[in-house]
Amino acid sequence: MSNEDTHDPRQGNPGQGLVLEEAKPKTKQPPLYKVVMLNDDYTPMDFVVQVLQQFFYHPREKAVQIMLQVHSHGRGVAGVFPAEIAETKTALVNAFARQNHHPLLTVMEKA
Ligand code: TYC
Repeated sequence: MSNEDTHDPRQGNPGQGLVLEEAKPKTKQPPLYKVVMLNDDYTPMDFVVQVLQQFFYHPREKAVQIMLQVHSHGRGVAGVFPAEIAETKTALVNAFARQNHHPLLTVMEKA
């Protein structure tokens, strides 16, 4: 390999040699999704707190805070995750609510 093959373009390009540009890093952060919890009039507050602790690993105090945010303002963010994890959590929480005969609903939306 001649030194023209490894010519640094930052030093100018005086000859006819191949110019090797530095490759851009090819990794991308995955798109993130919010798992949003919606208010309703029937799901017990304790059940919502339990869901936030068991499915989203929030400590009890934080789970109560999120539950009260949803209760007072209509919606709140349970967590932010890559697409597949957000999809799984949304499906698991909604199924768990249905099994317990509560209307609690979570949806996902782009963060
Ligand atoms: N509004 C419900 C009640 O008064 C409590 C509740 C909170 C329900 C959050 C759903 O996502 C929810 N029992």
